[in-house]
Amino acid sequence: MLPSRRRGLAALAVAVTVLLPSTNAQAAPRVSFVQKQVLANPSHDDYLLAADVDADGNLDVVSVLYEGFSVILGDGTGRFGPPKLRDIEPQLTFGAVTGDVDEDGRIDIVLADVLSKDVLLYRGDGHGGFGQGAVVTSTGGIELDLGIGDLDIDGHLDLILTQSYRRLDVLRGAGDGSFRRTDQVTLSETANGVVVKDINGDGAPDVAVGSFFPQSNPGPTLVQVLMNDGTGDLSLGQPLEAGRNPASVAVGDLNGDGTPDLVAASRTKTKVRSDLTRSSVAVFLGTGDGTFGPASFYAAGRRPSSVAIADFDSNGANDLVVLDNVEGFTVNILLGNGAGAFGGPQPFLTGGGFYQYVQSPVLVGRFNADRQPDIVVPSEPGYVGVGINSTHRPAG
Ligand SMILES: [Ca+2]
Ligand SMILES: [Ca+2]
Ligand SMILES: [Ca+2]
Ligand SMILES: [Ca+2]
Repeated sequence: MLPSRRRGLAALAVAVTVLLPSTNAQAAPRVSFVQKQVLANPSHDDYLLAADVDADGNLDVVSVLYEGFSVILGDGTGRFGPPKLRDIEPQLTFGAVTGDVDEDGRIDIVLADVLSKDVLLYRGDGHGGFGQGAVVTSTGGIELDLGIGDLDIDGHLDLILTQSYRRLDVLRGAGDGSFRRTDQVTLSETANGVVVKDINGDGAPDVAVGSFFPQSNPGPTLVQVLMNDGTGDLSLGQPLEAGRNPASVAVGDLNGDGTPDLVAASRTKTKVRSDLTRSSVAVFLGTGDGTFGPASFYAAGRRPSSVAIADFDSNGANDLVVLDNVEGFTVNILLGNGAGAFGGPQPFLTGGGFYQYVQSPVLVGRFNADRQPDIVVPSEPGYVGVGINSTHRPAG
C-alpha cells in the first residue's frame, strides 16, 4: 500500500533535529553527526539520488518513488526545502542514476523500470523539474541496477544495465540522450550494486558489481570486476569472494597507496567460511593492475545493504559508511586506520520503521559548506534521514 502523497504534503512542516551520540561505549567516537529527519514524501520503496538538480551549486536529493520524483532542494547549509513531487507513470526501480546525458547543462535522471521493462530518461529542466519519461531501451528482462560513466572516453556518458539471467548490457550514449546497445556480457552471477570507476589506472573506467540475488547456492557469492579495454568493451576480471549476497560495492583508496581498493557489503551473514560468521563487509586491497588481494572481513551490523567510502573524520584515511537495514535502519561508520584496516562499527542515525525491499544506496556528499562528508539515507515513510557531519564543527 502506497502512502498518500496528499497526506504527506499536508503533514509537512518542520524538519526534526535530533542530536544522536554514538552508543558505542567501547571506543571513544571520533565522528559525530547532527541527525535530521527531512520530509521527502518517500514511499516504502524509495530510491535516493544526490545531485545538484537546480544548478545552484548546492547538492540536492531526489527520492524516486513508485508514483513520482520527490525533489528536495538543498540550500548548502545542511537544510532542505519542502519536497516537490513530480508525478510520473507508476514504476518500480532497483536502480537509477543522475547525469547530464543530453549535454544541455542540466542534470537528468535515468531509471530502470521493472514494471514496464524499459529504461527511461527524464530530462531535467535545470530548476528541479523533469520532463516526461522517454524510453531509452526496452529490455524484456528484470532490470536490477544501472551505472553511468564515459566508458569509451568519447565525452558522452554511457550506461551499464544489469538484468536477470546474468546479463550486463553496455548502452553507449550519443550525447543527445539517445543510447545504442552494444556489448552484452554474460556474468557468473546476476548483478546489482554497479560501480563505475577506473580500477587499473589506465584512465578508462572499469565496472564492479555485487550480487544481491545470487544464483549459485550455497556458498560465497562473487563480486565481479569487469575491466575496460579502453574502448568501452568490458571483460570479466578477477572474481572476488565476498560473503553471501553482496548487495553493494564501493571502490576507493582505503590504504593510502594511491591505487583503488574495493569493499563489498553483504546483506546476510550466512556462515560460508568460519571467518565470515560475524563479518559483514569484505575489504579487498587493490594491486593497481585490476587485481585484488584476499578479503579482510569486518563486522558492520546485522544485514548491511549499502556501503560507501569517505573520510568522515578528516584525518586523511578513508572510512566506510554502511547502511544496516533490517526492520528500521542504522548507519554504521567504520573508521579506517589508513593502512586498509577498519575499527568496529559506530552506529549513528538510527531510525525505526520498516524493511525496505528496494535497496537504496546510502548517499554521501557535502550538504553544507564545510569539507566534511555528510550522509543521506532512506528513513521512515515520509522522510529521509540526513546526517550532517559535525565531527570538527557543530553543524547547523
Ligand atoms: Ca541544488
Ligand atoms: Ca540534461
Ligand atoms: Ca581502467
Ligand atoms: Ca578517516
